[in-house]
Amino acid sequence: MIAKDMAQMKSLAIKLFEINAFKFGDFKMKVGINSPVYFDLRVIVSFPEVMQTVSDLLVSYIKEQQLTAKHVCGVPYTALPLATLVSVQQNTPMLVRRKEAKNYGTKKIIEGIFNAGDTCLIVEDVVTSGSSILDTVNDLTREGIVVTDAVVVVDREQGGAANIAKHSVRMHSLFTLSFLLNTLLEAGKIERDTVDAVAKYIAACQINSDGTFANDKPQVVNDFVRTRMPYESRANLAKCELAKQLFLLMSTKKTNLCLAADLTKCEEILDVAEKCGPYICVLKTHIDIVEDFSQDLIRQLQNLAKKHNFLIMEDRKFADIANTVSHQYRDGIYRISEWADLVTAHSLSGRSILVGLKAGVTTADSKNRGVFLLGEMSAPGNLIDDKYKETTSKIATEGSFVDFVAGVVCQSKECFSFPGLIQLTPGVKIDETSDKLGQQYNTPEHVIKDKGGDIGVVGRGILQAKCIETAAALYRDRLWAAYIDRVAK
Ligand code: 5BU
Repeated sequence: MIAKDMAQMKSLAIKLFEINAFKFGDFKMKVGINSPVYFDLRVIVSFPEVMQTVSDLLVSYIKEQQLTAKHVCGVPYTALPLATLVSVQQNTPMLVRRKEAKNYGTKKIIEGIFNAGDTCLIVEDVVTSGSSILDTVNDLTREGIVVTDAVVVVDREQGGAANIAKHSVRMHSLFTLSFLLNTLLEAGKIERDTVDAVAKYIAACQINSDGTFANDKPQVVNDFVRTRMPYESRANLAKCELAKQLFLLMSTKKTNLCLAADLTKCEEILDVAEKCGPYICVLKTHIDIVEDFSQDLIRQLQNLAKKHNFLIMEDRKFADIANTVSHQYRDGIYRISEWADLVTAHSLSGRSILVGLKAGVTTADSKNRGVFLLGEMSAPGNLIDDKYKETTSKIATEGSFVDFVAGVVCQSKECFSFPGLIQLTPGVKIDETSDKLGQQYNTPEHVIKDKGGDIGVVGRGILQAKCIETAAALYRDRLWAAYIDRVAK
């Protein structure tokens, strides 16, 4: 690679990480063992400037490696737009391989004009075992087309190159997984631990082209299962500044207790904030139930937050169209975006909710604000279903708002897997299973160890106790001990 391209490659690597085209976590793979790293290059179609850079680099790489062929053909589907760009930029005719032959009309599996004996270069996005490339090669070969080379954006280094070499096809990769990891490490985007954990997995999980493991079933533990990771390691993976900050706050202050200060008088709220401040990581408000609200409450709360080192979350549960949400967040008597480090929001209106919230923060504050999306509720009979949960997790981890979403409010560890997000779980009480209106409670241990909560939200369990400091200390101790136990296993 020439130096100019190398600089471009490094900045592309960082960009791909920032747009979550690859991410670290605990991901289900075809081969059966979960991977700590996952590539999803499908997202790049939403970032035209990234598409442009990838195709420029591919074209320059093809030239440098002298991979001349009469046609180019992308492996369906993710590589199709990339192959199109390469074809147009180089003026090389393209072939399109269908995944299934049509059952009407021409019934062709390879579209485009070609003759038997023509050469064709394969374009692919990500290679694990190489089996997808081989499927495309087989279909082309059946038509008499000659394939000797494949150019790929990312080689996961799990044996793909060797597998396709057995079929006389050479693989040329723009990026290897190691290059990407080292670039991110150099740029301070990830920690050495992350590089080591991925390297351990890759070394143990070499794959044959039929999808079986090269070694006998490898015994690897994925170090990125979020419920097994300590908060300080998860801080390294967080994309949202506020999530990073909160993970580190929990880890140094040794508390994962959020107090729900559901009180209607300023004086009462300030009193519990002063008394419970030393034991909590977050103080959660429902500011619209305060009868004597004034901005003085906010000033005093902020002083207490500084004094006792906790964050303030307004549990506003925004749910409207972007324009309305931006006003609800910024304007009115509460001016929430000026003071709440964190807010909660329904994902009901999709990404619009984040568009609206982003529009409601001043640029100066935008790095210091985060959102918790509602993935599940503790209310009985609520209407959230699996599809809703899955989409909420997607909104939280994909697209241009990953730096704004700090976590998910939910009731189960299955709701999302990305370790850089925080699970906030309400409905915590030591000695009751429900209230008169149907709130469903669980013990601190059940919430942290079984349900995967990172932060337990306690309201009445503390507020109705005889001595709120003692109750706050008890909930802090039990929630924290459950977390320590969880990560020790
Ligand atoms: P409690 O007193 O511990 O029941 O208070 C729980 C708090 O968490 C309260 O402020 C609710 O508004 C909030 N909450 C909840 O209980 N369940 C949910 O699913 C969500 C929020 Br989301």
